[in-house]
Amino acid sequence: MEPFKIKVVETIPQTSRRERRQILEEAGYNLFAIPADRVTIDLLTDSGTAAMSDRQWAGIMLGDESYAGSKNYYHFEETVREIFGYKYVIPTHQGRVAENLLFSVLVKKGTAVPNNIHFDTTRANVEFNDGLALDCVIDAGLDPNADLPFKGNMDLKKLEGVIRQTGASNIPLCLMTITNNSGGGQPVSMENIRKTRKLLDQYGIPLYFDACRFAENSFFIKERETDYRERSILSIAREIFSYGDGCTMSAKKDGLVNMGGFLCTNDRELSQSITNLLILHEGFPTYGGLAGRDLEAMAVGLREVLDENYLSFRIRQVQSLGDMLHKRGVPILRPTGGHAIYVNAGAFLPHIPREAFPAQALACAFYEEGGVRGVEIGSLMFGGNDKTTGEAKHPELEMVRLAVPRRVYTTRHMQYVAETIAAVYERRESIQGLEIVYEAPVLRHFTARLRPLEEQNAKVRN
Ligand code: P70
Repeated sequence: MEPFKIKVVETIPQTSRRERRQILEEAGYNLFAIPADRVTIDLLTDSGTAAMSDRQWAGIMLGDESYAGSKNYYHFEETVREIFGYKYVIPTHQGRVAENLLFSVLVKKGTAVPNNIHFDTTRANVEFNDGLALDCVIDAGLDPNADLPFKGNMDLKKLEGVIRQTGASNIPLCLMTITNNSGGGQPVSMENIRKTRKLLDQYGIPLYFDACRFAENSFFIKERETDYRERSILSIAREIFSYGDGCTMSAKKDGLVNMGGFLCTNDRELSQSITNLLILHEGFPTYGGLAGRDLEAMAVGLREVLDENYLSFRIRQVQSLGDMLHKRGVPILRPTGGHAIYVNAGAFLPHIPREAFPAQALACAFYEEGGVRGVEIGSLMFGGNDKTTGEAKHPELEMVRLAVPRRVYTTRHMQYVAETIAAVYERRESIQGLEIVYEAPVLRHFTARLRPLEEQNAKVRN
């Protein structure tokens, strides 16, 4: 059961199917363009959408808004040092700023940054600094049906190949994303982290964690890795970070806050260069783009997320949504990851060709059916035409991600989501593809406008 009681409630918007059809049309079949108060269950992202606790709200009242040396900063710094164990702690307003600062100093033309799989903002920040962002996840991590406990693991052979090819001196750092968001929220094992560290040590390459879902990853280690059954989540997290030289963190995930992030490192010189950039772009080092009260909420959230009752509910809630869908025959990426369900849209709608955006059509169908909003991770987000050949390119998989916000929805809400998706599955053959009517030159998925191919198909049928 939910390990919390509800003190403040927010009304869930209800709409009719007719209204939703009209909303979809007005939004150009792009779920990013739908106002949130027209969404019944919002699974667009687990980022910045958590419900804060009474203790976090109480912390907000303790906000010390002094420009320099706010007492909340010291509380935050002490908390981060205790969990993550790194010497230098630099607050930022969200994760991508931490990435930007770190890579602005370390990455340049001719360098490469390996990762299990880069998340979009990490990839974009590496590439923006003219570096090469390389993915080295194990092959099974790309197979939607491979049922393995640690599908986020780094493939050490691939990593070593990259190091040999690029030359260790051209690899300023190696990243590891825990859990591996772009690969389905899959965890990385402690054994794999340890071995990665050992390999990098042979070449003198620093290891940094992209740590936004570190508590969920720690929970999976406790459950799935034999030597860790009796260990506390805090001690598992501390061990993970002991193998690294630092981390970037979007606290909008496992920090349980609506805005916040930070960067950690053990490297004094690096921390000085980053702090100089921080002052230029974000703010003074004891607030880094955040209010004092935000730092306090983050300090409290980082401790709350380590609570095993919370984590066990969290992981089970996502798992039970996965199980409900699997039982009804809905094709999803298995095993279920930590923060989201990834519906395999290619297998769900085999009659829609990739040019007609099956995952986007499916995300729209979930909304039309029950006001459930997910996010397309497929040809709309990652496809497009190759810059040199002009040929259409598509990502490996067509997926709709249903990310579950933390402490927001109940088990009954998850049942509603499963029923909605199962109803769409029953009528899957009636779903038509889409075509683009407007697209921006970069990151087109946020602002694209589309329309159904229905009319055209009807003409073909006649
Ligand atoms: C998500 C959001 C953010 C993220 C992440 C990892 C592994 C860094 C960041 C950046 C982004 C998103 C995607 C689709 C719709 C809405 C939002 N992930 N590293 O949902 O952190 O956002 O704080 O700059 O997952 O996965 P930040």
